[in-house]
Amino acid sequence: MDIYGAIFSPYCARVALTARFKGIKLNFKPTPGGGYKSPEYLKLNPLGKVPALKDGKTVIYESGVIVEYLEAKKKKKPVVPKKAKAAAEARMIAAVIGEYVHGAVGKLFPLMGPNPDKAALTAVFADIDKYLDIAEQVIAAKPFAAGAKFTIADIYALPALQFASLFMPVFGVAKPLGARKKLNAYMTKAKKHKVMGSVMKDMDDSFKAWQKSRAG
Ligand SMILES: N[C@@H](CCC(=O)N[C@@H](CS)C(=O)NCC(=O)O)C(=O)O
Repeated sequence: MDIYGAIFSPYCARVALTARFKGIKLNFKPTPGGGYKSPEYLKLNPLGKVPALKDGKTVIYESGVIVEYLEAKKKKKPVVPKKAKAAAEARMIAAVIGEYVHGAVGKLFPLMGPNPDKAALTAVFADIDKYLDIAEQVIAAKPFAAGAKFTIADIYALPALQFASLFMPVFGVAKPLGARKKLNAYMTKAKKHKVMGSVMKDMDDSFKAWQKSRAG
């Protein structure tokens, strides 16, 4: 299967993490036509966003939809717990970190550059802190995000936390997760996990390449 996008994007990393956990081979490809909004790519994903997945003639976009597609396609090694309560608990952690923490971190993008609006930056950092505090409350980190097993919670949490760890230093934040014990323990353990560690490293390399390309 081919995936369009770059793995430093947490949306793309969700898909990569799901595929690697399940043993599905994915090839990362640049968007055709030279950009997310090229006519060639808009034919694949009319939203002009990455990722998009190509499985033979089937094209799927929206990371959450792709994750569910891979889950349905390869039922071995499920990422969604079977029991309703456990599934909901894993999905709540996924939502807090994948949507709210990452949603706040993503608001830093328009503030990149030499003279960012200081008041806007302060507001965004306050939001990030608020959601990281909630993440610290809800993550199990035992050692996985929802407990003893790798689940959909990790698929959303790990890429979002790794992205925050890579991106916030651009704004001078040396320790994005601060002194939050569970979040830090989670990331330390994840780094040693074969699949999670490989995604963290690839996000790191891809982020550095993106920074280099921006520097010209
Ligand atoms: N809801 C989408 C969000 C994907 C997304 O926002 N991707 C970013 C890259 S990190 C993107 O393509 N941004 C370009 C744009 O929004 O124009 C998903 O889950 O796949």
